[in-house]
Amino acid sequence: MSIDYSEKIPNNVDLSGNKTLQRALEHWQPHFLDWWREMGPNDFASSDVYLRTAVGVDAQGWASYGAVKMPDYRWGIFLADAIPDRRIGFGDSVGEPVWQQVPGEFRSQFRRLIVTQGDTEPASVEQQHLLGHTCPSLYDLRNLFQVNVEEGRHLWAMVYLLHAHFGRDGREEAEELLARHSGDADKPRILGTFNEPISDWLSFFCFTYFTDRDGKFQLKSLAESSFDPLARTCRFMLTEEAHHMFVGETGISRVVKRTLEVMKQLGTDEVQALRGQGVVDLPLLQRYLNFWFSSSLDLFGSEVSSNAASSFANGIKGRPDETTQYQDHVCADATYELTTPDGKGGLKQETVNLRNAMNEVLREAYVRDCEIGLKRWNMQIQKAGCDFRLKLPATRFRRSIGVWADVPTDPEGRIIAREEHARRLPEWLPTPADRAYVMSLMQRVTAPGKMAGWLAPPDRGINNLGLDYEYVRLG
Ligand code: BYC
Ligand code: FE
Ligand code: FE
Repeated sequence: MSIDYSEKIPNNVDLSGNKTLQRALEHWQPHFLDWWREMGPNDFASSDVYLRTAVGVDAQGWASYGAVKMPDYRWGIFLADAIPDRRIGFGDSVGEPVWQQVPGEFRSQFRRLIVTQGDTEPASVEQQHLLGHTCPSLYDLRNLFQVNVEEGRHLWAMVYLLHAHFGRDGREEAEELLARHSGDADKPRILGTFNEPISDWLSFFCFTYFTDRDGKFQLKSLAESSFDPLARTCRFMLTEEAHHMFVGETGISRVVKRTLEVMKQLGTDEVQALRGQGVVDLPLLQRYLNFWFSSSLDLFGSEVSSNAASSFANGIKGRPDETTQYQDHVCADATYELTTPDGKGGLKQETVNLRNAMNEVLREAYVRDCEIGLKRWNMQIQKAGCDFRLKLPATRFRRSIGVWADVPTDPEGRIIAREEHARRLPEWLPTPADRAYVMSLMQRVTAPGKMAGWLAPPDRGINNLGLDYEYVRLG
């Protein structure tokens, strides 16, 4: 079904065919807009932003581009096309037809997952809400806003499911999604990373590289769900997600490129000399990567989880690319080997049921995906004749969730004494001085085609436009 843009809420779910649901969502819509005006990039409400808007859900030509004032963005409800005769792809009921309604016995589990997913979307907009003031270029400013409006749309995606399938409870949850706020002392967002401030663009690039990538893996897992409307929603969200990770990967690559240029000019990698020239030294970048990677690892939950086991058994949440990447979709007797801390400073081996280890299976796939960007950045560094290499810390490092929570390890994953850990943390994580230095670089650049001194220009503009295009007309 094509997208109907004549409606108050653009959609391809035949919203006008269900007046009750339509009225409920139209009632929520002004609450969303109030939230956007208060918590979103509100100081840019009158700027014209060169945004893409979904106009279809096909792989070809699903988006159109044009200047839009953000509060007028057409947030809507878009499901990927249904797959005819789709069957349950994993768990105890594999092979049975998928569900168009939520089975009563799984209602609270689905609600919890959809609320958790939905909570992250507005959270990220809140985290990023002041970044516009320190944009390194109009190109980057536009990308920030593109990410923001799409995270807003991802909230709509989850709110649609809550309203359409969870009755009164669902409507209450939809209101709560606007009532919790990132970093709020009384009503914080649900997951840890989404309460971390994103005060500078280096953090923004790390967040879109690492945390939006958690989004990719969670959405891929939910796209396998037996609850077909959830699967279809997530499939379309993944199309949008690709751009968010592009912003992160190219953002960090441009930081690296600029730093290497200045290292070459100066003929040194000496940190103070580089900071004198206003670029991000590579050890500083490494500490930012350590911070956001370790925080994002927690988003996969505990290594051993009965929630994960029952989600898998019941066909609620699968593994990313479940259908194409795995042979055994039931995993009833399969096991998984886990190395865990023994509580006495050593390690022990544990054999657990594979179903209980699904969070760890996801986390491993995520880590492999994260490695790809590091390889590319290191290639740049190597080509410049520099010996430094960026690397991902061990998955044991600085964890707050799961078996490694609060276990003091170094970035190689060796368990060390608590005292040494505390003493050496400034080598591994951004220090207050690092953060202050990065903040000092955050000077706003808004002349078309111009770029802040700490960041190289991108290889190309947006949608075949030049780099000097005025991607945001500040109003
Ligand atoms: N912080 O059995 P456990 C995105 C909680 S990102 C705080 O270990 P489970 C995006 C957990 O909720 C993708 N709490 O884990 C990116 C549970 O609490 P309750 C977001 C945490 O349940 C950028 C308890 O610990 N999508 O889209 O198997 C920008 C025990 O849990 C954390 C999803 O997350 C944490 N890090 O799995 C914008 C998908 N981790 O319920 C957007 C939906 C765990 O006992 N969510 N806890 O009170 C899920 O699939 C699961 O809820 C989780 C946790 C994977 C998050
Ligand atoms: Fe999202
Ligand atoms: Fe995203």
